Amino acid sequence: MGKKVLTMQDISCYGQCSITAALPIISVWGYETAILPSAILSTHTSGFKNFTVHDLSNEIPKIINHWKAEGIKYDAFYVGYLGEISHVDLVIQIKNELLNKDGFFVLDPVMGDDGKLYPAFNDDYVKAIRKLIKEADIILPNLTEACFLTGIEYKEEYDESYIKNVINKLLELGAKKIALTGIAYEKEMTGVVIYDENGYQHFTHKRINKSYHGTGDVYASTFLGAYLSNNDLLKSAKIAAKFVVKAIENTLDDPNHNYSVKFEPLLADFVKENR
Ligand code: PXL
Repeated sequence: MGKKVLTMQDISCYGQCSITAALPIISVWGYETAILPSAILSTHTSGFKNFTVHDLSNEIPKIINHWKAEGIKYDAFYVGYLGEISHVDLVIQIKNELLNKDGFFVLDPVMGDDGKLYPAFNDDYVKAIRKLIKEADIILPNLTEACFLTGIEYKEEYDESYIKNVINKLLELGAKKIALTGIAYEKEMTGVVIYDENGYQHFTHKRINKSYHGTGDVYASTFLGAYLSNNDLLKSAKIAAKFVVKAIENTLDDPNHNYSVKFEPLLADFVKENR
């Protein structure tokens, strides 16, 4: 039977991130993808001014109740950018009530980058998202998010013992499997640190010296598609990293496109070659 994914994150109507990235990417991997929008924004919140936000906290319980009444269940639940503290308890309810017994919950604790929280967030929001770490089967933080979640000071330069400390603190907070993104010990590289039943592993690849919004969502969605296709955590993280690099490379020559990456023309062939 085909697998069903539910992704809960915002709809940034313009900007190739969150749901508008997750829906095409997971679908092209071959999985039915349902969406639960946490909020509707005109654009993402970093890089655009005067964006609009409409929170959907009041609508979500009604949607959950309808799905429960219909007996709808999911094989995977992927949570990204939420927006409000009130969404956290709804996430826990969905995990408990709408996930199949052998289903799994992937949390990308989208909160910030480059050592800073995104504009909509503060310490109370961090505290609320921290509650989700122990609920998730897999977490996909970047280093900024991992530092906010663990209370460890964010550093741009670090060594392996600093990163192992971050991983250990996430495990103390109840994390089970971790893919910590954006990690390398040499400036011209980046990479991912994996923690799962095989212990601690790290792979690196070349770093492209330009950052775009939305790449974390492209990463998480590709990771999920690969993971659902019977790849382990390490392989899925490598496939996701490869796709993000390709998408960035496909965007670099377009000076008018700096708000996210042009992943669409690459998606079908990439999935065919990597599934
Ligand atoms: O790509 C992450 C993301 C998702 N949704 C919204 C955002 C961001 C990052 O800034 O602002 C609304």
